[in-house]
Amino acid sequence: MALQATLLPSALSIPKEGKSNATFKESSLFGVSLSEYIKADFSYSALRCKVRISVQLHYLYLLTIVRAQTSAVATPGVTRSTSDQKKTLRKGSVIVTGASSGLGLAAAKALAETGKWHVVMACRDFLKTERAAKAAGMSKENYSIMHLDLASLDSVRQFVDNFRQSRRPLDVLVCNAAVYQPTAKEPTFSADGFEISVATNHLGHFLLSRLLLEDLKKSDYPSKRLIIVGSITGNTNTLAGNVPPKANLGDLRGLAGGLNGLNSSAMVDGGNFDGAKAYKDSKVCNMLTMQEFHRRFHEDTGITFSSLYPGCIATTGLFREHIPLFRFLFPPFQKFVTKGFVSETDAGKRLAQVVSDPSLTKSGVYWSWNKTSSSFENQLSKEASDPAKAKKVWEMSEKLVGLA
Ligand code: NDP
Ligand code: PMR
Repeated sequence: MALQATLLPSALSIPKEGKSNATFKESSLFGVSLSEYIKADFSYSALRCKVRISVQLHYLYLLTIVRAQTSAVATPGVTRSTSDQKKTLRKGSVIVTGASSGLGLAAAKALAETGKWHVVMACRDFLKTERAAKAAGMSKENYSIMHLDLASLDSVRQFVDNFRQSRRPLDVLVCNAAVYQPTAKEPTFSADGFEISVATNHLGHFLLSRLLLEDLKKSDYPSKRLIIVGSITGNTNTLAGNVPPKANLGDLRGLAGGLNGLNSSAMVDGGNFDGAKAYKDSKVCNMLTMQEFHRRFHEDTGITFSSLYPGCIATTGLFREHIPLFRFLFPPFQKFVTKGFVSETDAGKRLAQVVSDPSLTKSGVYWSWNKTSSSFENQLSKEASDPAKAKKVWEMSEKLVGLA
């Protein structure tokens, strides 16, 4: 009760599925009103777990891998045929952005531990990442660290050059890094003058994945993937997505104007700056981008494009700029009240699944996990699945990052 009273100072009881008769008033900590909650969609039961008919194919794929691994791997980047024409599955090569902490680190660890993946940890703080990898017990031969600051387009281009010089193949790219500034009163800006959350979470990743698409195309790995981490909070068809401020890209006038806060708003929709909304908007851009990639490139390239909501990983550094009381209460709130909590380790395994599980090869999908930790194809909100908006976000982003 004490926890509930502090989190939701004025009488909140969390509704059970399908019931919305709780009373909510304004909360100074969470900034949530009764009306917003009544609008929320509680129907989690609507999220259906679909049986995937491709199971048989995946058994075949697994069989190929098992057979393949009986032959030895020589140099990375080479798939060799033995005299009896069996293919050798080399170590997969995956880039994970923001692998210095939280979800990215946990996924990097999970993949490295299999011994089947070399993880390129693409991070802005080399020393922090090296320490994190060591502390996580990752062995040297399974990872490398390369510098990448997503808040600088020059750094993104430099990273791509450096990666190519390393002559590693690229089989999977995971766009995971993010910043969240819920308490910022004023916007801050990237090296290129874009509001920092959308610059880091969306525009930096947009340029990175556009450039690295060429490298993914060249991969001879059995399943090539481009994964962009999304979130429930960008989806207004969920309760979490209805916690104000809600994601809303509007008519994209701020994005079109360059998000620079001078002659245009720092917000995608052209409105007043709100750090929490900027983050949620950036997640909508992430999910729209994944689908636009799918529409434009899946058929021709065979690359699997996917997004995911890994669960609420309430302990990560994402909340580092939130007030201390929030950071203290958020994990128990998610564990005991919403029951949406997932540990960093488990969330890392989920992301690793999207990277490597032979049963998750369907493209254009936003993956989520149910209470028994089984993956299912989730539904995105109307805005986060709007093809016309996705096309506009794509075209405007191309201009901002210098690709058009
Ligand atoms: P963390 O803060 O632990 O991880 C974020 C990572 O992004 C860090 O490694 C951070 O690096 C890196 N990063 C931030 N800015 C930059 C930059 N400019 N250039 C390169 N790297 C950068 O948060 P999470 O692990 O929680 O977040 C990971 C992903 O998961 C995000 O996409 C987030 O939106 C998503 N997510 C998280 C949820 C949660 O409940 N935590 C729920 C749903 C989705 P550094 O260490 O240098 O700061
Ligand atoms: Mg939320 C099923 C309910 C649920 C889930 C799964 C989340 C996930 N949240 C839920 C409910 C609620 N949240 C409710 C009822 C409230 C009001 C008390 C609430 C509040 C809240 C705040 C203030 N929640 C938050 C915040 C944040 O600052 C986090 C955020 O929005 O970051 C952008 C957050 C989150 N809630 C989640 C998840 C996953 C987050 C982290 C967001 C993300 O990474 O996208």
